[in-house]
Amino acid sequence: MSDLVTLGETMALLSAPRVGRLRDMKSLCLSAAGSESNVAIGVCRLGCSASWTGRVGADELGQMILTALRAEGVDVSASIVDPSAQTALMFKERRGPNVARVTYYRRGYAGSRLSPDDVNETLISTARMLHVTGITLGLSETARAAAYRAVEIARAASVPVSFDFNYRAALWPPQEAAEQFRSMSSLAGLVFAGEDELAILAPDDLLEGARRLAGDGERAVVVKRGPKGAFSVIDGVVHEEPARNVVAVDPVGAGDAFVAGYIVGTFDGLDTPGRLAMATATGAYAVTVLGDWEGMPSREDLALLSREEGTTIR
Ligand code: KDG
Repeated sequence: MSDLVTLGETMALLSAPRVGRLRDMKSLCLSAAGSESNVAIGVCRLGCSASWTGRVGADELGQMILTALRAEGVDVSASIVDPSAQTALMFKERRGPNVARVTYYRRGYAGSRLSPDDVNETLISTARMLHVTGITLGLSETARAAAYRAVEIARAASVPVSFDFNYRAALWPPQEAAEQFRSMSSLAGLVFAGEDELAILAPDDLLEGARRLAGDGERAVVVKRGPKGAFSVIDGVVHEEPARNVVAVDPVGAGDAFVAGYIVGTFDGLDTPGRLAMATATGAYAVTVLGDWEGMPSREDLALLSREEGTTIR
């Protein structure tokens, strides 16, 4: 049994070690990357348990991903090694200080072959929360069906569902995504969206868009505003939280760290301001380190955010 259960695609990530064009790099750093597994790692680092289900190829990169997740304490026992497809790739360039550009090689690869039969009913129905993202909805028909199957199981077992829009323009056009975002949100009790993602549904008025999405107290909507902080709409009440002031080196993965912090704040029984504060702190901490999840903080790390600049811990 895990506190959080999530599913999606995790890719092999090849990232440039310095600022510049990918073509000019003589070497790249190998790691794993996937929004849902990033959240699972974040939850584990904060002391809760998490399971990730996905498909990886029967190749070295697939093994690298499973090994990395296991090393972070993520349960991957329900994941599938698919001998008929390769593990997907993601390249990450650093185009400037704190400006990243990613390129995917993922269509038709193992992760997008996730299907409803891969979804583990026992794992989901015994969890404290299920987390899904819009990436899985845009990956393929079968992956989308798997996400809906997982949500169906969770709802039948009264397990709360968390949904993060996570719009990826490389996967699908905004109109198609918008339809799915509305439909999956209607099944979730907790919905996360970045400001730019919420603008897909509500280009003219984000607050009104968040209110509409929240319905009549049916769900909590949490809007990630990056360096501007975050706000939530819960039972018609708006809470705002400013961002923590940090030196950012890599923006990728900040949203996942934010989500992990918010979810753990929920497990901790924090009130809304407490959850938002935890989420903005985890998001802030994550951007101070290179890597999509390597900067996910532990609870001890979070305390470092309030240390004065230039502090040496002895
Ligand atoms: O949220 C960070 C993710 O973007 C990254 O780790 C990989 O899942 C990923 C994606 O689709 O970009």
